[in-house]
Amino acid sequence: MDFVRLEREDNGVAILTIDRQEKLNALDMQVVEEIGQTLLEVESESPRAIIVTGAGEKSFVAGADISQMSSMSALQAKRFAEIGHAAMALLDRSPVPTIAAVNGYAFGGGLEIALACDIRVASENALMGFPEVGLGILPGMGGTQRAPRVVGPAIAKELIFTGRRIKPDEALRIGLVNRVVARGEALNAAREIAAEIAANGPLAVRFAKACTNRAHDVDLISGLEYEADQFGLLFSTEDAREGMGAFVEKRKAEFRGA
Ligand code: CO8
Repeated sequence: MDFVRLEREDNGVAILTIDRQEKLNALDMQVVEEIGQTLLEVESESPRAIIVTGAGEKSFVAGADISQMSSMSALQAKRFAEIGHAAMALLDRSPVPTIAAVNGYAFGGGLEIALACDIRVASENALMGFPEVGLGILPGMGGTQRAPRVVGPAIAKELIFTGRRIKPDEALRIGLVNRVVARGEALNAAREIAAEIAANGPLAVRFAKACTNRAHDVDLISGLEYEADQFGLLFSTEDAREGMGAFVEKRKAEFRGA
């Protein structure tokens, strides 16, 4: 991999870093393909959580590579979007929680990566937005679908139609990010959240993610039926016996993910 690094922490948390700093980590076709390949690789290792970040302190991801896109045909652009969608689906549909550590600029495709994650942490120097319509294109890596689901349709439409860049305090207020931390601290804050997650029953966390993902995809009755099924299924796991047994015995649970 030329532009994507994967590190594994001792607690089972994987950190994927997009590293193309001379272009502020902009996404060309190769970078998007490497993100997809790396996510496939890490998921086969059953991590406890995945953090996505950008290299350096200036930029998370400054969007898709405008120079490369400027010479794409309509079919090439569609293919680019499809490869991007496939990579984002690996984040969105990952069985384990995903956290974006937004350490700087998150524009266009960069914001779309963050939106495909379950949780977003931003540093004070982060700037976020969808500049696409100012380029005569639109957010093509899931932004038109995921932004309304995260911040609601009216705010998402304002962001997408104006292309306005927003600062972390506004991002926090509209629910685009979960928390804002000091410059240089986004990755550490994401690590802290991931460590809290990693201390819990891994199967319970996976099942809980599968349930909450359905909140937007299915009607309430189907979602509640699915929740009841998953709730019941967890009672067949060692982790549930261990977790509830540890509470009753007043000791710390030791989960094995079984
Ligand atoms: N694409 C290509 N190159 C970029 C990009 C980009 N998105 N962003 C920055 N760069 C390059 C610059 O061209 C420059 O390169 P060079 O040194 O060779 O001239 C280098 O990175 C450093 O950038 P700047 O000198 O401009 O740094 P500044 O700190 O002055 O400005 C900004 C930083 C504000 C981020 C500025 O670079 C900028 O506005 N960048 C473009 C942001 C943008 O419009 N992003 C959206 C792109 S469209 C998109 O993401 C569509 C996604 C949907 C399709 C995805 C399908 C997979």
